[in-house]
Amino acid sequence: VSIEQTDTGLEYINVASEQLCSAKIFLQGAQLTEFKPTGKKPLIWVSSEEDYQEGKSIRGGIPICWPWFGVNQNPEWPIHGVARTSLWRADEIAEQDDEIRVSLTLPMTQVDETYWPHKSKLKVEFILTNQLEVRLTTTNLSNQTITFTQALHTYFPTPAIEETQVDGLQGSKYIEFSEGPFDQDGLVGFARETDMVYTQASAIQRIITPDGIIEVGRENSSSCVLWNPWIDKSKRLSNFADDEYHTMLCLEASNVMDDSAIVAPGESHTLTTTICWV
Ligand code: TA6
Repeated sequence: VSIEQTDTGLEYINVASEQLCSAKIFLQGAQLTEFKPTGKKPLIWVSSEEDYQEGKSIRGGIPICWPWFGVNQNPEWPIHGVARTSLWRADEIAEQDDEIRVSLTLPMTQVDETYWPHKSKLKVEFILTNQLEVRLTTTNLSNQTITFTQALHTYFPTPAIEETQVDGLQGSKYIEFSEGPFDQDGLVGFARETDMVYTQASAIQRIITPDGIIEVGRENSSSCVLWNPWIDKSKRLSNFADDEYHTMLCLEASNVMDDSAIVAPGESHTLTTTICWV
């Protein structure tokens, strides 16, 4: 494990373990941008047009959306919160034969009090083996209950989105573009812009792609967001080639419904996602 820098000056933790995996985690946003189990295909996607600019969210990997998801009720505020464009501090890098743990903390001094006037601690822990586990913990250091929304906005690769389906959302309900809720029956396929928030879904989804099946576990996650921008939205996205929508999808462990993450004084809340090839 080493600390490297892009030619644009962004620092990242580089993990290269013959036995386990390779991975990259940027200090900006504590954003994992690469994860490849040794001897297997990458499990994480990043745009070919990503240019790693300071203060700009990286298009791909696992953006950490916190302390809100999507557009804030104050539309002037940044989409998906402030954690993903803030500079985190690497706390612990522990290498063992069977796992590598990387922990980062977002110092609250980095978060403008306008956006988050609470005393709290935000920590993310990556547990890397031949699978990837991400634990996002919010600790409430204030004397009042805090509520927020959040997502681990993971970008997954597929050779062909039209031949990709998601299993494990059967029986749940979803809203999309403020419509719904609708019942979800059967597997989910992709044939148009898709931006769905599923609730009451099982804790495990499987992304069935022509390259194999990716299993995604979610813990302490009341919602599962499924997104593919398709043709028109792709043209409006930063750092995203027009035809790249064929090669990716997002499936997000999240708590995005109003105030769905609630933490009492002195308590902590951990949102977890676990990702592996089946
Ligand atoms: O999670 C889906 C979504 O909310 C989409 O609506 C789209 O905005 C996407 O996130 C990406 O947002 P970003 O700000 O990273 O371009």
